[in-house]
Amino acid sequence: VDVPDRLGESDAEMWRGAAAILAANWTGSHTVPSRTLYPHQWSWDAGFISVGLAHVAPERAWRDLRSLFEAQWPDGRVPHIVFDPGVTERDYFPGPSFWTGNAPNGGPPSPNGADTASGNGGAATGPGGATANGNGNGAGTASGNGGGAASGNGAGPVRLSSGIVQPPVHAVGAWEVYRRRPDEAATEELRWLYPRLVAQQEYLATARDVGGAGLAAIVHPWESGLDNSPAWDEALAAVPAAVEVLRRYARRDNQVVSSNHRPTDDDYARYLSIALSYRDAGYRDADLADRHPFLVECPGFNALRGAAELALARIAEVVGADPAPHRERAGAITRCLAERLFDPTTGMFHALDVRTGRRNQARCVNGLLPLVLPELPAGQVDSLVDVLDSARFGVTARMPVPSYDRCAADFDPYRYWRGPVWFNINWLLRAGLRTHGRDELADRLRSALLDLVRDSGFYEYFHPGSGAGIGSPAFSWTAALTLDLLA
Ligand code: 2M8
Repeated sequence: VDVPDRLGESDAEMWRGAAAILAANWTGSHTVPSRTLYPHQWSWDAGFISVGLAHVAPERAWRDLRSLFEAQWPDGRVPHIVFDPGVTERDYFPGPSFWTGNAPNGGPPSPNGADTASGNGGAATGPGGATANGNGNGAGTASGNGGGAASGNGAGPVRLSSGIVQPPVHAVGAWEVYRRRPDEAATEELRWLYPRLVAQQEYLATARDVGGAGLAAIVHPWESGLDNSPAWDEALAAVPAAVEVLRRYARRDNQVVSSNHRPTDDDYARYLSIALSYRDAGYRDADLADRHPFLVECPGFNALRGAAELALARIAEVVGADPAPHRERAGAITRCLAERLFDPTTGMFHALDVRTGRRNQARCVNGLLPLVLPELPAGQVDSLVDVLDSARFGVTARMPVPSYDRCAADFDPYRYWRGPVWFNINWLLRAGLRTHGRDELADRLRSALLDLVRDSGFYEYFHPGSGAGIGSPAFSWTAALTLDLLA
């Protein structure tokens, strides 16, 4: 690896360490988030990973994004997991047989491990095996290939995937890769990606505007990326727990990391029941409001939709398309967020349950993410910065922003998205602070992030008190975004 000359010895060492992790997590066509815990390709991870690869291996960044978008559904949705056919069902749960519904009796994969995606699990094995249905939304067919959608234009390899999405951070990633090395090859990549990124945004803006106010609803906590955030507690409590289904499967995550650091079994039983409800309706989005048990407008997810439109405006200029509609859409999303999800009493944004019309009161870090939007009203920016610098979320000398309010009674420094510090979110917050000229705080955040990795390593998440690494070590987006902070 080429290490930038101006880095001191300790930073240069971090640079090499980060690059080595990305190399080790590269499969030849995509980067896995973690070899131990997440052996497939994840959607928003790929976006963050591309930001880091831009500095050390841009050709891998482009390939990674291509791999993901080759699995885009005909309706524009980009699946949250693209399954690697070389990985067995036992290595990740819920795997392809769950998402396609092709396991025997809808139950767990056979114990002999024969149910790999390319094996007899009943999943698609090649072009034509997984076809879009008549209305072109890529949802389940009669033969049960719901999770395996054909690529956007009908060409290219068919990949098995889940049927839910994640925050659209890919346009931001693609723009970062391009601007670091804006050559002809990069322009070609942008030409390929642009219509696909637009289709992804279109899907979210139309099929997912369940509330009708211009914001996209997530249909599953996994879609937020902040899986067990307290932001979903209320909405989740109303969902029946599929205890029996969970019992028939074995959770894999708990065997890899301590169960105290992961979502609970009760969470998982509800996650499964929501996913089954969506799957059994063929992953259709029509009439979601009448039948789907979980529909929430997430401030983080929607802020990232807005950021994606701004990145698309820049990409449009490169590929000869009109940037103006993208800027307009970013503005519209910003206004909807500001009107609908901001709570003046807490001074931050909160998730809105479309089914009840209620805004969740928990102070969660996704409620700070609208900071990435340049047109956010100045009063709301000031207010978010105050919260970000308060005892609840404060960036202390050593510690970046936690995922949940430190002062909340149920703040849990170990449990995943209910307290620990996450790198990707902090990277976004730092970008947001810079967007609004809060450079001093942005710099403090950057130093705290780099210190954390220097002391603890490239973990998936970190204890918000001690800084100890939690979850998977050698985590791709932590490595990738460290490179970006160092560059
Ligand atoms: C976590 O989510 C997956 C489900 O998608 C899991 O827990 O198995 C989340 O942290 C999510 O944001 C992330 O994209 C994924 C892979 O890193 O892991």
